Amino acid sequence: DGTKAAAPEPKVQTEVRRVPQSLEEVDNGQILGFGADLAEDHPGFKDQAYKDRRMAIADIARAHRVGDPIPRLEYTSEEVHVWNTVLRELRGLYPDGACAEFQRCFPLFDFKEDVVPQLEDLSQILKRETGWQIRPVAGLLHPRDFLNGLAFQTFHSTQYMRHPSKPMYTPEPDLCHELLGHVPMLADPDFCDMVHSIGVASLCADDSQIWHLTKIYWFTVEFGVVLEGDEKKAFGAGILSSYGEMEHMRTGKAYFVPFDPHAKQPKMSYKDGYQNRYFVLKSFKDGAQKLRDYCSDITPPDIMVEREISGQAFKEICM
Ligand code: TIH
Ligand code: FE2
Repeated sequence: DGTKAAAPEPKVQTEVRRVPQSLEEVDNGQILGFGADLAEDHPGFKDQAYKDRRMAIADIARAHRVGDPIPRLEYTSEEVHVWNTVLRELRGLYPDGACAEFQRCFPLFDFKEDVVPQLEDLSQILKRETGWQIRPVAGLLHPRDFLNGLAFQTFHSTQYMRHPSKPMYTPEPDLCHELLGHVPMLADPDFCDMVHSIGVASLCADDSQIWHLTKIYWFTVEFGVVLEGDEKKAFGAGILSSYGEMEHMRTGKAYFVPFDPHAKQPKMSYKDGYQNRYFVLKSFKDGAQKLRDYCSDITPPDIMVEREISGQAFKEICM
């Protein structure tokens, strides 16, 4: 007969993603990228003993529970040697190349040759200075988890050492990068406020906002430079932890562009060697303020986020 079934209701997909309410709810177990299997172009690719050592250190991070002290590691003489080389080289470059905030905070940690610092001790110092803390992690986290951690004033840190064949630069985070690049800056309150705002904005961000925030983080916290007079000084951890990158940034091989958090950000890369472009903040306070303003603008006021993906209604409950 001529009757037709009513057209089906358009399907509304609902994804409920619980926003972490505490650090315990931020997943630190899902590791991306290099993780356990090193890529072929990683300096440790052919070194089985190095890979085994990393696995053992990764297991310690996986077993760690929020609130417990971070286990102390005994570093091998090879690892101590790498630490010594990196510290010695970088220490010589900081007076000219690092920003004033870094120079002020660096002595708080009393880094010494022959003693690889323990994450737990540094975390205690940070708690006292700015209220931040360190949580150990096995490798590169998913960006959402990593950024969410920042909302809880927590910096996820690796605990293994870079490969001894290439102390001047490593394509991934390692202990030297965390200790020398990130930790001193996290003792500066303005810097911490800026990083915290990125973390808070990430809590209710959708996937494309997470991607944008990751790039903002990358081009500032990892590779940012700041003007002091007419000189460019590093505050990004990827520069501060690599004497290869520091030289590269300082010797005019790259170009510089003003940083704008609203602009479409270029592709990030952490495998292809040094950056060929660095983003510049006019001053640290001004840059930090702009970034904070931007991040609070994109934080949705409501807990319900509705949007359309390829014509399909999509609801996300942010709770
Ligand atoms: N390239 C940095 C170093 O050698 O210390 C480490 C990284 C920074 C950012 C990503 S990996
Ligand atoms: Fe980093």
